[in-house]
Amino acid sequence: MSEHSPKTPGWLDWYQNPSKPVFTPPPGTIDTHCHVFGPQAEFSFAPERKYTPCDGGKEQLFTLRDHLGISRNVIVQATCHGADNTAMVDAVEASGGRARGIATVRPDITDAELHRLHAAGVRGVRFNFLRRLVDTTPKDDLTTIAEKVAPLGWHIVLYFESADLHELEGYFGSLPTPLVVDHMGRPDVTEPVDGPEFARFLRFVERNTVWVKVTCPERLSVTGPAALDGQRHAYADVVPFARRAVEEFPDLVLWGTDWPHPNLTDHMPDDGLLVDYVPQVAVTTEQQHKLLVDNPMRLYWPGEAV
Ligand code: 0GY
Repeated sequence: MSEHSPKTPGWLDWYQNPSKPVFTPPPGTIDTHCHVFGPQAEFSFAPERKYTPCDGGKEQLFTLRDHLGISRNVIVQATCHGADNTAMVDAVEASGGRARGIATVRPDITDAELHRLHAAGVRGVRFNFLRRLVDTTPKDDLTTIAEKVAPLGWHIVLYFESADLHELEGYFGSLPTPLVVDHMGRPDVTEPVDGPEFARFLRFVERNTVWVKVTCPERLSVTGPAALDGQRHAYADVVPFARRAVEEFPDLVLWGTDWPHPNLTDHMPDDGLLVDYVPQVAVTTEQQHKLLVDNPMRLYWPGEAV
């Protein structure tokens, strides 16, 4: 049991009673980007965390999965739990094989611990470069981690701001594992989709065969409209960026909800309407099937039937 910390001021809790999506996700759909927060009474938050969230535990995640018509989850270690993967692993193990995990580890992690995580269902580690979320980690330490996880066939999930890509991409290209990028590399969607910043990102993806999560329009959008009140054409300013990624790299794109949506201060989306965002960015049945089923199956459950 941990001492109870109050939520970060202004914290928006995840959306209660999300709508039923109008878009029916194909059978076998995978949410490749979600988290668990605690619950705090059971799994304490890390002392070095930059925020204290509301609780968002595994039962609530699995209830949402079923409500939205999703089959599987990839649960990404949230920074509020630091490098203590207990809550994430507990959720993955409780899923009955319907979840995989992405961990945060330190460079001194042992092979025995890595094998324990692998047996539990972890398939990658996340390197987070957002200054508001983590204290910086020396690249030497990250390289040590990358070399340790590569033999397990794991990948590295990269979370960075688009403005930092130019100085990080050489390093990213040197990493010995497959790469997955969160939230399309966080483009500035007030810039043109054909502009130099997003072009840099797309060429980085092409050069390194990077997997791209077309996630978090609610985080990237400037002009909305928000996924609330039945809005089925939400986040129109993000749509061209996600659609471009889906069109250029139909076999490398991944989708996810980002539930329970850390650090949103403007609004909290209705997760049902986030599912209805999908057909705006993957417009053909074939694109939708690749984005929601084929691609994440290949990455997270290779060789398994849907
Ligand atoms: C996300 C985005 C954020 C937070 C985290 O682990 C985290 O704390 O990932 C964010 O604040 O942008 O992917 O959930």
